[in-house]
Amino acid sequence: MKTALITGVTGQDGSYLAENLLKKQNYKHVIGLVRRRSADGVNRLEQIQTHPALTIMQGELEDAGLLARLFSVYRIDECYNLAAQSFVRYSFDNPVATAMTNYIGVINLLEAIRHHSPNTRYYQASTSEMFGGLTEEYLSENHSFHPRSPYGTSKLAAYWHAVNMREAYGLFTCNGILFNHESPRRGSEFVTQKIAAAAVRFRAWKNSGGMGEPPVLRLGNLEARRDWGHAQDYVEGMRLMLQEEEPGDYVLATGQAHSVRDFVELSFAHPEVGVKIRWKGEGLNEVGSDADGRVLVAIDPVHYRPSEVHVLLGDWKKARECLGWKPQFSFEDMVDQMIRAQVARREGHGPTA
Ligand code: NAP
Ligand code: F7E
Repeated sequence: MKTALITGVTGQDGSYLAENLLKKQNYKHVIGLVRRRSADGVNRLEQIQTHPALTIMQGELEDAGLLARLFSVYRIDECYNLAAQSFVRYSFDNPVATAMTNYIGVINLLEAIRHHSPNTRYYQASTSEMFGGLTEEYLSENHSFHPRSPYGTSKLAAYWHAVNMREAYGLFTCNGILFNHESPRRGSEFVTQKIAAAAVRFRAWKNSGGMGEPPVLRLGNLEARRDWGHAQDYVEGMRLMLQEEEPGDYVLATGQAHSVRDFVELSFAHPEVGVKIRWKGEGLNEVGSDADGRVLVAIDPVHYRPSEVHVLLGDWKKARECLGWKPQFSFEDMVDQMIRAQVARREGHGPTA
């Protein structure tokens, strides 16, 4: 019977991982680290908040003393470090805050483990952003890195720190190099959730009689391509990594890339929304309209990034062969789930996150 610590438990992945572990027979205790907020920030934990095996602890990755106490007081078998400043666009404006959580936070955690709990198995939330994605090719664990944002550089530093702690002190550290994964619990600023919300906002406008102008979805780079999977599949992959005999680094991906434009078209074409988007114009002047010529999508350069990751496409062969991991959700299933969840939320009968 194991005890697991999840940092970032209030996030998309943390909440799914906590549910996943609490359903398994062999976890007697799941501790979730939550930073203090002025308002309630645990919406995503609605379904498990009162679970007797879940303990919520307040704290931040920047607080080395607190982390040291945590690992001295509890016997923690597995630590999943999912806490991060995870929004790439924001990292360009706030690189120091990003590095403090994403890199220094990891040093703090691994120092606490090294000194107080060297047998704890550690999962580091690494990312496909470390690759940089300038050309369309399958990216595996052996591909070289070239991050294109302060988020990517902070995560690459943390990746190497986790590798170094493994090599220097024999700690059981694993890097999960995860490609984009989404769900109805995705944060509202990420492009998939932003598009799903906009499609359903348009549906509400249409269903209420379509008076005046429809709401316009303003996006940046429509040509960016991502290997989008489902977060529920990916948290199971994280767990599997820590069950292996030896620590290692693994890519989790689907091996299929879609563009932001594809995501828009599929979301608006969803049966709940029912619009075929027609594109006209180029560059900053491109718009997406409905059959009556009403503009539903426009470009706003504020969403462009100083340096863009053009395409990310993952090769997940190692995870398949070593962990027996396989994504269960298709891209279409995921978009369908996100749209339906937005409809339920708008109509007041779905979870709040
Ligand atoms: P998310 O929804 O943004 O969740 C991030 C979590 O980190 C939240 O619980 C947040 O707390 C917490 N957090 C932020 N700063 C903190 C700090 N200083 N101390 C303690 N907790 C802090 O992210 P996600 O999508 O679940 O991703 C999970 C992890 O995987 C992240 O490390 C992310 O960088 C990485 N990753 C994500 C993807 C993806 O596509 N989702 C792909 C590759 C890697 P609040 O709720 O208070 O904000
Ligand atoms: O952007 C383009 C944008 O912010 C995806 C994080 O979980 O995955 C995520 O990072 C693409 C980019 O995710 C808008 O330029 C166009 O090319 O949804 P995103 P991300 O940057 O890929 C990685 C793997 C992580 O590790 C991160 O933590 O979409 N894009 N127009 C837009 N993006 C946003 N957010 N908003 C737009 O209006």
